[in-house]
Amino acid sequence: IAYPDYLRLLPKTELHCHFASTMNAPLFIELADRYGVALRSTDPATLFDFDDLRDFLVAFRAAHDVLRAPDDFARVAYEGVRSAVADGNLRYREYFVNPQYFASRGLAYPDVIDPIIDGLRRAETDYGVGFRVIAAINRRESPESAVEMVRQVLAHPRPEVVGIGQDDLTPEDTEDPARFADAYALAAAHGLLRTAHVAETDRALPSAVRDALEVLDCDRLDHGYRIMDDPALVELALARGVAFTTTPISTTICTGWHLDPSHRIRGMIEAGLTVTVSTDDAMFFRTDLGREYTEGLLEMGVSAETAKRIALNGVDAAWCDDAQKARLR
Ligand code: ES4
Ligand code: ZN
Repeated sequence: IAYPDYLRLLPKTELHCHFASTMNAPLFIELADRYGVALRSTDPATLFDFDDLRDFLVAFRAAHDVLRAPDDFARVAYEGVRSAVADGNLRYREYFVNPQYFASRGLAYPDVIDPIIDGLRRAETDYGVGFRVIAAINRRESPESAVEMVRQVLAHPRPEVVGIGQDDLTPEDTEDPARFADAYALAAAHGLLRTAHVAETDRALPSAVRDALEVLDCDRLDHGYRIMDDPALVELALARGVAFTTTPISTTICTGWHLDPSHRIRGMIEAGLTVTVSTDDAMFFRTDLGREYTEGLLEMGVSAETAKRIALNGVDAAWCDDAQKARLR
């Protein structure tokens, strides 16, 4: 079997994808049309051309604008699983859901989370793809509203929602994980697991990795590429045994870094860090889990053996129970 075919067929987990970005482009255009949400273009060829992370985030917010009725959420959930199975042999997925985007338009937390879980459960029955949900703190909003979001999660407990993470960025495009210390402490006190988007681009400081581990007490980290700019942080992450979710294709657009053997993700693998691979925003970056492995890992010069290790890392680092992990291995 040819190496790209092997990579595409390898059974995979995905631990880092934003729910709205698992939408298929035709559904995005259909819903935008129904609700009168203006898109930068209705031509899929130009709709998803982004200069950088900030440019992408404008469209990312618009994707949340087209999700309004319970059936919108459930359809995105169900159809997104079907596509991911076909495109990359997805077996298990964790989704970031940002309730704050929807709160601003009058949808309460259960209005969002319940239909999403309904759709994902139906997809699990039909396609055998397990899942968990991670409530995402909107980094554009205040630390107080992040605490309020965690309170909502705790007030409407669902066993599928196992942790908190983040999305979006400050208007200044800066990262300061410690801003959300209170929200993370509240989550930890109630048994929610914790991850954080850190050190994703040249605009972020490597020290965000330290803050996420030492101030937010994160169990996992998202992106974190600039850890490679500070060897002391690599030692810290190795000592903590923390896993990283990396997103090769989204990173080429958000950072402008090329996928070659000198890429920081390859460096993270060589340094012995626990690396996993995800799509981040499949619709927007016109990617899928198969492409992340075939193009992303191949172009960084990752061997077949290491690719398989990465797929298994995705099982080890998952936030599901051990019985489910055993089935995934
Ligand atoms: C992202 Cl900061 C952020 N939020 C949502 N999606 C993303 N993809 C890359 N960075
Ligand atoms: Zn992300």
